[in-house]
Amino acid sequence: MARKTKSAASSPSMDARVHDQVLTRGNGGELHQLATGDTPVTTTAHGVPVSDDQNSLKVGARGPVLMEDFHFREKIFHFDHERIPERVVHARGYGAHGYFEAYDVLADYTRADIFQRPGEKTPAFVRFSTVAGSKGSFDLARDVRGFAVKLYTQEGNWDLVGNNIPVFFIQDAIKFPDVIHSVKPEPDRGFPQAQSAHDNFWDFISLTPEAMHMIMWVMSDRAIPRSFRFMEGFGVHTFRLLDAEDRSTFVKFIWKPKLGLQSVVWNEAVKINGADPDFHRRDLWNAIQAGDYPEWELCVQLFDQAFADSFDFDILDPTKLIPEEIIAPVPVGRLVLDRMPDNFFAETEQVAFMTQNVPPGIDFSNDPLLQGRNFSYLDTQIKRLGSTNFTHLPINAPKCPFHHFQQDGHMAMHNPAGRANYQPNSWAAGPREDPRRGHRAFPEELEGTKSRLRPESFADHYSQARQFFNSQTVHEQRHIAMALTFELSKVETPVIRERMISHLLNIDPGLAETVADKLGITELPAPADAAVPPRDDLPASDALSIIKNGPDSFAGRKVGVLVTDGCDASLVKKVQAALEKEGALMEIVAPKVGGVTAGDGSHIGAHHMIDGGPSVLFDAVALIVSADGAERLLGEAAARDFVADAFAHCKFIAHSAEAAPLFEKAGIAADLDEGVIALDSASAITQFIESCRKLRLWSREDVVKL
Ligand code: HDE
Repeated sequence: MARKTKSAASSPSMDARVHDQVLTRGNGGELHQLATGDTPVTTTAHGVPVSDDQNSLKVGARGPVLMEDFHFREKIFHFDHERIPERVVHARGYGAHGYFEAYDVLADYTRADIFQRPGEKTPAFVRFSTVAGSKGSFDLARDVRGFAVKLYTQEGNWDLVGNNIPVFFIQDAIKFPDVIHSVKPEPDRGFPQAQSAHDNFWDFISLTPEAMHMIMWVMSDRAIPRSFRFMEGFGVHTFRLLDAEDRSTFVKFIWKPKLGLQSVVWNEAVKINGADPDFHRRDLWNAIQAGDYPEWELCVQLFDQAFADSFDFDILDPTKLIPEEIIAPVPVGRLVLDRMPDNFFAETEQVAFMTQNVPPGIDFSNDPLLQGRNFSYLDTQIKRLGSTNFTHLPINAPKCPFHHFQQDGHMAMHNPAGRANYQPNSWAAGPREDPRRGHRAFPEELEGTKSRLRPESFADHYSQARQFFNSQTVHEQRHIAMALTFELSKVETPVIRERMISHLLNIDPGLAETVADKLGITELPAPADAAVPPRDDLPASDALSIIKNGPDSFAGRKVGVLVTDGCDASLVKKVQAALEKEGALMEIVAPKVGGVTAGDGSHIGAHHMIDGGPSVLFDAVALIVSADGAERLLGEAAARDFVADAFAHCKFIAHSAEAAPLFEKAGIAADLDEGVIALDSASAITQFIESCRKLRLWSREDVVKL
C-alpha cells in the first residue's frame, strides 16, 4: 500500500517556497502545499482542517474511493450546487459600488431623506445589463441596457430600476412575458442567442403597434453603446414626489453621463463581440481601477397635474416621453462609481433590485407597466435567490437601522430578539409603525368600473416614433435604416417583413422606402391601420440624438497606437502625453506582445499583439511605424484590418509618414480625408486630439457606406 510522507521535501527544488507556502511531494508523486506563516490552513465548510486537498480517500492507491471521505463529498456537493437560476431578463450584467450626493434641499417637492442634506454621500450599487441574452452572452448585442441603481438611503433602500432608453415596448405589464418570449431564443430550436434579428421577435413587434416608438430607439445607436459610462439612464415611468404634507409633484428621472453620449456602429459591434465579448464590463473595470470614476447627474423632469392634463400624451403611458425641450431636466445630484465588488457572485449576481423599493417621499403613478413591475420583482427574487430572506444578504440589506417581525424561513440570518414577535403586544416590546415617519401613499381619489380596457389616451403609437426619427442627424437616421434592414433581412417570413414596412410608412415614408428597397420589396404595402392618425407637428428634439449630445472632449476614451521595431519613440511619447492631458488613455499594439525596439534603441512594451488588439477596441488609432516595420506588416491580415476598420468606422487616424503603404494595402489610399492626420509637425498632435473630440468623422460615411 502506498503511504504518504508529510516530511519536508528532500530535493532542493521541492524546498522552494511559493508565496509563503511549502510545496512537498508525497511518495505517490502528488504535490502538497503546507500552510506556513500567515497562510491559513484549508478547512471544510465546518472548519475542520484539511490534510490533503489533492487526493480523495481511497482503498489503496488505485481505489475505490471511500464514502467516508467527508471532505471530498462536501467539496463536490457544494460545487454541484454553485449555480442559481439566471435572471429571466437582464441576465448578463455588471455592477459597481459608489455613492450619490444631492446638490440641493428638495424639501419643497419631496420629503425623501436622500434629498435633504446636500453633499452627504448615500452609498449606491449600480448594475448595468443587456436584456435578452443569457449570462454568458456578449456585451455588444443590439439591445436595451439595464441601468439599475440601488440607493441605500437613511430611510430604506430606493431602487431606481431603469434602462438606457426612456420608453418601453408595451403599455401593460400583462404583455411582458410575450415580448420577452418573442426576443429570447426560439423555443423549438434554441437560437438565436442575444439577438432580436429573428422571426419571433419581429412577428410579435409587427403585431404590436404600441412598440413602434421603442423600436425606433432599439434600432438606433442607443442599443449599441460604446461604454456603460457613455449612456443615459431613465426611470421610464412617471413617479410621484411627495412633500411633508403629501402634496404631489409628478417626476421623471434621468441619469446624464458626465462624459457625454457615445455609441459604436453595427459593423464595429459585431467585430467587438468577437474580439472582446466582455468589452463593456472590461471598460468599467478598467476605468474604476484606474481611478477614472464614471459619473452621472441625476436630473428630474417635474410637472404638476395641470401639465399632465394638458400634455399631448398620457403621462401614464410608458411608450411616451416628455421632450426635454418641453420640460427641462433639472440636475439634483450626482452618482459616482468608485469601487468594484469584491466578489461578482455575492454582489452583482445576488443583488435584488425591486421597483417597489421606494422611501418615504417617493411614490408610484398609476402607469400599468410600473404597477405590474411592482409585483414581478419581488416574486422573481424568491425564485432566483431561493429564500424570502434574500434581504439578509449584505448587498440587499438596508444600511440604515431596520426593525420588523418577519422571521424564520430558509437561511434566516437574524430573527427578532426577545419574546415579542407580534404586535400589538403587552410586553411593550418591539417596533411600532409611525404614520408621521413611515411611507405614505399619495391619497389619490379614485373610482371606476372594473374592466380590462386600454385607455383612449394611450392610442397614438406613431407620433413620437416619428418625432424620434426626425430628431436624429442624417447619419443616425441612416443607422436606423441599416439596423432595420439587417434585422428584417434575418426574418425568413416575408409577410412579417412587409408588416413592418407598413408600420414604418406611418413613421417616415422615406425610411420605409429605403428599408423596403434594401430588402428587395418592390411593391410597398399599405400603411398599417393607425388607431389615431400619426401627427407630424411634433418638433424635433435635439436631446434625442446621440451625435448632437457628444462630449466635445476625448476624456475617458482610448487610442490604440500601432508600433513596430524602429519606430519613433519620441513621437509615441508625445502622443501619450497629449492624450494624458486630455484625460484619455493610450494602449500600444505591436506585432509581438513582447513589444518593440524603437529607432533610438529604447524598448516599448505592448498591451496587445496585433491580432488581439484590433482597432474596433479603440476610439481612435495612431500608426507610428518604421518603413521596415510597415513593410513587414503588409503581409498581415490583422494589420490590414486594423487600418481598414478604423477608417470604415469613421475613426480619426494619426500616422507617421512611414505608414503610407498600410493605407495602400487597406485599399483606402485614394480616400484619405481630414480625419487621417499626418504627424509631421508639432501642431499635428494637437490637431489629432482636437479632431478626436468629435469622436467620429461621420461625413466619411458617404464614402465608406457602412
Ligand atoms: Fe424589468 N425585470 N420588467 N424592466 N428590469 C427584471 O427582475 C419586469 C422593465 C429592468 O440588474 C426582473 O431581478 C416586468 C422596464 C432592469 O438585477 C423581472 C416588466 C424597465 C432589470 C423584471 C419589466 C426594466 C430588470 C428579472 C414589464 C426599465 C435588471 C430579474 C412590466 C424602466 C435588474 C430581476 C438587475 C429585471 C420584470 C419592464 C428594467 C422579471 C414584469 C420598463 C434594469 O422582475
